[in-house]
Amino acid sequence: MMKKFTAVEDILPLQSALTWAKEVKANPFADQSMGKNKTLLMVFFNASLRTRLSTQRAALNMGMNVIVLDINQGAWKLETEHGVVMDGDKSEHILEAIPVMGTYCDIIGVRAFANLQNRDDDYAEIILNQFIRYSGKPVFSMEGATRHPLQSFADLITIEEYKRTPKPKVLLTWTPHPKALPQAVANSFAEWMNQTDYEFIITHPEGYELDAKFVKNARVEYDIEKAYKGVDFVYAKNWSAYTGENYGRVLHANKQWTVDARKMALTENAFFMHCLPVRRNMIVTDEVIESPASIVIPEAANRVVSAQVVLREMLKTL
Ligand code: AN0
Ligand code: CP
Repeated sequence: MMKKFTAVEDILPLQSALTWAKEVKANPFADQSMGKNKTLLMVFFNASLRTRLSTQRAALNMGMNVIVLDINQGAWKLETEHGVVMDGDKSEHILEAIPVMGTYCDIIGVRAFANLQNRDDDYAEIILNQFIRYSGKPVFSMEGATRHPLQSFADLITIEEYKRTPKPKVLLTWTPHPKALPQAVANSFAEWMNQTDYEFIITHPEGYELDAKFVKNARVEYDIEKAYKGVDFVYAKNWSAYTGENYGRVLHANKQWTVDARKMALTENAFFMHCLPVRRNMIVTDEVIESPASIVIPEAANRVVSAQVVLREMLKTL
């Protein structure tokens, strides 16, 4: 019974999740009647291309109605802290806004990134948890402060489709980026990979260590060449520093870490993956992303599949 979807634990075991993904992909319109007269509300605190379109498409495949709210474009500015005197620029408190939104829909998807100012606040997932607590409706993450489970699920589906050995070697590599990005995609990818029997390796420059709770028993390899050696999948992502005083900071954007043809040549003919949006010639060279090894488009296409599985499981609870 899926009442929330914010982390891998909400959909375990992965074997059944992957079976559902196959069903949905083979027959996307089979459950049109399940969503009839049910409304999905998608709430965005941040920009999106893939999540917005793929989740909407998944809901339409299920026969649902969809409404979308961009908090920063047309909604009242929301106060999220409790106990403040609201004499500033925020017109409404999230503690009224959330239950009101809950009355207009049957399922809610929320995108609320880390603000990278305060690690404890980000890692407490304050906004997602308030939606879970006060909306009265099933809530799923469309990328929270610390995880992006719909992305990780689509990544897993993609690896299962492209793998050439039962237990592939998968590398998560930090890559340079000019602006500070959350750790959510990397954390989440690690969390999902750690639930598989794949060989999972993480590489990044010193100072970009992720929270140990996501790294778990993954092999962390600081030597780039050793990290790439013999892997079947290269999953690139930038993230800002997690540790201590450096939380949320860009320590450097060392282009030695850009995924290029020379590094890809060290692999076992690896496929290249990235969640997108991607900055070319920072994260990955034109050459690699335009090569046949790049599976970023089918990876993005699988976002419809992961979203549809989650919506189907949530519709079953209504
Ligand atoms: C976001 C991030 O890194 O979390 C969203 C990725 C899906 N990326 C950017 O803001 C560029
Ligand atoms: N991968 C992903 O979530 O993309 P968007 O930020 O465009 O939704």
